[in-house]
Amino acid sequence: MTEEIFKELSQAVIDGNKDKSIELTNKLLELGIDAKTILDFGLLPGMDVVGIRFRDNIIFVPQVLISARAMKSSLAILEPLLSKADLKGSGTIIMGTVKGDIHDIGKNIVSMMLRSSGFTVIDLGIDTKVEKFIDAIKKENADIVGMSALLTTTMGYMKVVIDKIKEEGILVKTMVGGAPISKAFASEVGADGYAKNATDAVKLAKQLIGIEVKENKIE
Ligand code: B12
Repeated sequence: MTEEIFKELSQAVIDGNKDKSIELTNKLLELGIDAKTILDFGLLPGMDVVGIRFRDNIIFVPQVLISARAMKSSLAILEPLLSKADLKGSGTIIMGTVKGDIHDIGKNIVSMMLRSSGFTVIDLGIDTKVEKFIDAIKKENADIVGMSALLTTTMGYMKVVIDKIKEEGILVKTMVGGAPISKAFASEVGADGYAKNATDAVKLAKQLIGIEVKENKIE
């Protein structure tokens, strides 16, 4: 029965049906399903389909925006629940989508998961310029800075930020992610780490600040 609801939730994201997405998210929570499972098996598979249809020109920007709105409404319900996990101070992370790029769904999921794992996350939002990253890193005395980019035209900006950090001699670890980013690209721009999804991002963040990562634990 829950399997059916997960499918309906994915479909609600695909259809951009915000009310349905909210209703089904609440229904799954009432059935005792945890927030991370709802994210992984309901919302993300829906957004995957949206991504494929957008790529193949079956749907266009307005439909994607409506789907993103549905997904965000459900994420708003799940976020405080994900953050209820047994928290203990782990470190401070600055997160932002780089300059020129307004994609934030993936970054928001990563931020949420990091918070739920005990990190303090300062989210600078979208279209983030190098100065904003540098100011926040200094102000918060951050341990890690995480950058997200979804466009091949904006991913290069990660190097601008990393170069500035090095130039100023700031002691902060850097991690990068987003659909076009790869491990090879991360090394090319001099980042300390890359993760392909939010679960791996949490593992990576822990590794970067020297916390032991337990493989079997659900993050
Ligand atoms: C939703 C979406 C939009 C929405 C964004 C809404 C929003 N609030 O984010 C809207 C409609 C606004 C949009 C606009 C555009 N988009 Co768009 N968009 C997408 C789409 C369909 C899904 C992206 C998404 O949210 N995925 C779901 C999330 C969960 O995945 P994710 O972002 O990859 O994040 C995960 C990982 O990458 C990782 N991660 C992400 N960030 C980070 C950071 C760190 C530090 C770490 C460790 C990990 C990590 O963890 C996340 C969770 O698992 C993609 C298609 C795709 N397959 O990616 C196109 C896509 C990214 N868009 C694309 C394009 C071209 C555009 C536009 C230029 C279209 C246009 N002509 O106007 C504009 C760009 C505007 C701009 N300046 O940024 C192209 C990019 C092509 C390219 N090679 O550069 C794509 C790939 C579609 C395509 N195939 O053509 N888009």
